[in-house]
Amino acid sequence: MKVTTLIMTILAICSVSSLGAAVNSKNYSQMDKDGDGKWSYNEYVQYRMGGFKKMDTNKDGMVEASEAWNTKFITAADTDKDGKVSSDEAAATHLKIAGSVDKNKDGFISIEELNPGKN
Ligand SMILES: [Ca+2]
Ligand SMILES: [Ca+2]
Ligand SMILES: [Ca+2]
Repeated sequence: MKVTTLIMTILAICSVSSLGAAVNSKNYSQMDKDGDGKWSYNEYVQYRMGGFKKMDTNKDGMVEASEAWNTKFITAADTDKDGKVSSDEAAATHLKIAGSVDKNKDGFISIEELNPGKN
């Protein structure tokens, strides 16, 4: 699977998951830990990892097919192909996505970049 296809797949998954629903200014500022008014890639990854933790219902630190909201998440993020997504695999995948969400490549994810089409 090409990286761009993979990213599109994950973006689609995120947009249907409850945590991936459009980020409003309230949860945007909640996640902006250092309060500089914008998300670093790290803050973006932390936000997405909240969804990972919710999926991991048996709390073993891995999301397997039976736990995933969408099995495409496993396909896309399981880089070592053991059938489960570790938190490291998920974080690495979300970091890649952060690079594509950051449209103007300034190293930060603005709320407009999180909600394309609303500008
Ligand atoms: Ca698990
Ligand atoms: Ca894996
Ligand atoms: Ca940006």
